[in-house]
Amino acid sequence: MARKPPTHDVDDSHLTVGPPRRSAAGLESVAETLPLAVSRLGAVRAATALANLNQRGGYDCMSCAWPDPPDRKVAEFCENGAKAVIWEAEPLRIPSSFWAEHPLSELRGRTEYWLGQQGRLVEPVYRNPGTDHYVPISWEEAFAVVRRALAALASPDEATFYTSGRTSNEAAFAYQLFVRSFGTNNLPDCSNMCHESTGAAMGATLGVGKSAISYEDFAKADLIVIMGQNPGTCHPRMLTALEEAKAAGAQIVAVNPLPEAGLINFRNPQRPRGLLGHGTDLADQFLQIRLAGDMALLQAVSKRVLAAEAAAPGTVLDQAFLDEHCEGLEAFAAHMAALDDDEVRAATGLRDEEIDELAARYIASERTIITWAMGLTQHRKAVPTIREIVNLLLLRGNIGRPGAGPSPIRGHSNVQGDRTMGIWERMPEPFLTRLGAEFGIDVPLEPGLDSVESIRALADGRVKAFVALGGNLVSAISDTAVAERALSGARLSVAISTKLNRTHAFAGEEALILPTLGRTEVDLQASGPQFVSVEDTVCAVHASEGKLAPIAPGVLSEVSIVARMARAVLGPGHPVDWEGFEADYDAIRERIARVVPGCEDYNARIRRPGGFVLAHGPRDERRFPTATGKARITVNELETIRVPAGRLLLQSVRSHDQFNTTMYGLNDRYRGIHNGRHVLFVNPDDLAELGLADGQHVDVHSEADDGVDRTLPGLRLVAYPTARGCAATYFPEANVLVPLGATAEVSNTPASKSVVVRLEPV
Ligand SMILES: Nc1nc2c(c(=O)[nH]1)N[C@H]1C(S)=C(S)[C@@H](COP(=O)(O)OP(=O)(O)OC[C@H]3O[C@@H](n4cnc5c(=O)[nH]c(N)nc54)[C@H](O)[C@@H]3O)O[C@H]1N2
Ligand SMILES: Nc1nc2c(c(=O)[nH]1)N[C@H]1C(S)=C(S)[C@@H](COP(=O)(O)OP(=O)(O)OC[C@H]3O[C@@H](n4cnc5c(=O)[nH]c(N)nc54)[C@H](O)[C@@H]3O)O[C@H]1N2
Ligand SMILES: [Mo]
Repeated sequence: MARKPPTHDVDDSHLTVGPPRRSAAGLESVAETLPLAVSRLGAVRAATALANLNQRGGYDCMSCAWPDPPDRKVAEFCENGAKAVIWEAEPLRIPSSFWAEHPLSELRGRTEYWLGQQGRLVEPVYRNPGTDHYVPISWEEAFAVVRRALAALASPDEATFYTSGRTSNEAAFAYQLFVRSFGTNNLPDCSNMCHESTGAAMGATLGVGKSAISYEDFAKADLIVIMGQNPGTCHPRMLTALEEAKAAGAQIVAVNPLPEAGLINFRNPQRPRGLLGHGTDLADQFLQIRLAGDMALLQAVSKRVLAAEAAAPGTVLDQAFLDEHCEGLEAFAAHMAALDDDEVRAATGLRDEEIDELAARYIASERTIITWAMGLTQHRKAVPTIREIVNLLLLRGNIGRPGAGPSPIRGHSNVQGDRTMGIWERMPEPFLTRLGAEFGIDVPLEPGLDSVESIRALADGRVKAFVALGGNLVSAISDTAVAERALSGARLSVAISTKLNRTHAFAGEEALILPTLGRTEVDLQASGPQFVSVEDTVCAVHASEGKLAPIAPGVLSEVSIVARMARAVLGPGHPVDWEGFEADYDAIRERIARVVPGCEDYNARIRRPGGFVLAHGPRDERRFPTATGKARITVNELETIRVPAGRLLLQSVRSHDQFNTTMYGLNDRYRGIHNGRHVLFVNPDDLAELGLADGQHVDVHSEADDGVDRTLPGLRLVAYPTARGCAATYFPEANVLVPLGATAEVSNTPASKSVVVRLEPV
């Protein structure tokens, strides 16, 4: 039944470019997933896979972190969730013969698309130092390799332990416990490249770095502002929540350099009208902002709010809330009064009337939600920009009451839960102390390395071992050439993965790939079948239980791999009962309950239908766990990126057929792109000004101050309605253009959505 793996690769000779869509989802998305599921999985596996997706008793979708609605439909999933399931569950396996046929030197020349299509990893493989091949190895030998290599390090801080956000709470808790028992806080994760800027901004101002709303709040809002987010592709089920909010009377404003299909119009595949009709026009206002212009826009709106209050005192600000719960208003008001309108125009590219209109909507709204994703977090000024969201919302008391609040929309399905469980290089000291006391172990307190710092430390030899629980750091991080050198210079690399990717190709001197079960699969342990738990973007924690037969016998769960690695590395005398953890995940959850704040009585609460929602001071009771107990209104200096003449500001986005570095296919349907990825979206007026034309090919050079010429060659120009002066291409290919040192202030997140570039025709 299984297909043969493809022999072809990304080949742009059949690339076609059509007009972008206004509308997202609808009939075609449903039509696309079901036959594909049946053809790839077979009828029985497909039926089991899709019938259990996001259902109680089934498994949580492994795609994005969007929450499940309280009343679930029969098919509670979206096109891209189905694609993620198909990608994981297809019974296509990498055969043992693959490793002899494909040397590392060849794999390094392959694209993510080709690598991901080869099928599931089903046996541990090992690269002997000095050889050009992985070879199959037993699990026992694999763990012995890890033990020897880690024991040979001069200090535990010479190893770094990455995590990607698909990992369950149970695996994440066990993993961070292993890493801290080993003796380091080097726990970088994908969040460093994702919502780290959000956590930094909200943590310092509100005391909690997570969304301050619940799912039901969308339907209670008067106004929902969606900034720097493309829900049509990345959180498709959010469009259903927006449609419901709209039906209940909410207004929706989209702020984006691109007129993304889902933001403008939505045809809901779960309603007959959505299948056939013209759908719902979602956005009442679309602000086509320049890249990195959001801080200026938010300040300009706050300035107008403050001016409206001055004109009619006592009518605009929520003075009672500000008096009781906030600090910093006076300095902020003075700072906003001095805001330079010309700079706002230059930074945003917006007309004054557009900003007036948004300010009027905000002032008229009693309940406002602002959501955002990577369009805000991946800029040099990302953290102060998100602090400005907090400022604007605090002015009118838009937090801690129904239908209102800041809501970052997280990416990976359990990236938020992993942080709750302790996956962070700088977990607060009380957590670390509690962890140490609970298990009777010495837990290091000094902060560890984040993702960018880990790459740098690997590159200059300070770190010599790299272990990854999921993910694909080589492709996900900036400065691809540096990352490739850094990882292949490691003494040891270990990747716990479901599928092959480029991180495996840039193997350390000694390297292991350890195959693991995915979330769709039955996880059978000594005490019986296990479930795991995950946390969505609105802090709801629930169980997930795999239903499909495992891809192959002998593939271990993430918990098993972590527990066995810990036993091998830490030795038999270690105080943690790793065997007990592996045999029965309740044993892990008992410890989570005792260590992780908000997880008391975890085993009982996770078994309730639908799980439970973690406490959240600002959301639940307007309690702000900051140093002063108040929500902090902050003053942030505006800084506008000046793009030299003849240059553009480049962002990198996801296509509709990819999940981060994973390519499901080669189409980006909503943007009109088919059969290829090497495109550069540029405003037609900018093309004309640069003397270039749609269809022409260019090399893209980024202009960094370190003198290195970073080039992404051979992109086809696509005349596209993006904001003036701004261009877009796809991630992860674009990472070759981003210097490792180009990161956001405070959060150290790669600034991959504002890169100054020069185009050269080829
Ligand atoms: N199908 C699918 N789903 C996914 C993912 C996936 O790859 N595929 N990835 C998951 C992950 S890990 C994440 S983090 C999320 C990502 O979800 P998104 O953040 O929605 O994903 P991106 O494709 O990075 O889109 C960024 C959006 O912000 C806009 N933007 C860029 N710069 C700016 C700016 O300066 N200002 C404003 N206002 N807008 C800007 C872009 O035009 C684009 O619409 O999605 C998650 N879900
Ligand atoms: N230029 C640019 N760079 C970016 C971004 C951008 O917008 N622009 N976005 C950033 C963001 S938001 C993120 S989150 C990162 C993503 O960074 P990562 O999380 O590191 O990357 P992914 O592509 O999600 O990882 C895919 C790999 O995970 C493995 N995998 C899949 N499922 C499982 C599982 O269940 N268990 C295990 N153990 N492994 C599994 C597979 O081997 C697969 O190849 O990239 C960042 N990089
Ligand atoms: Mo992400």
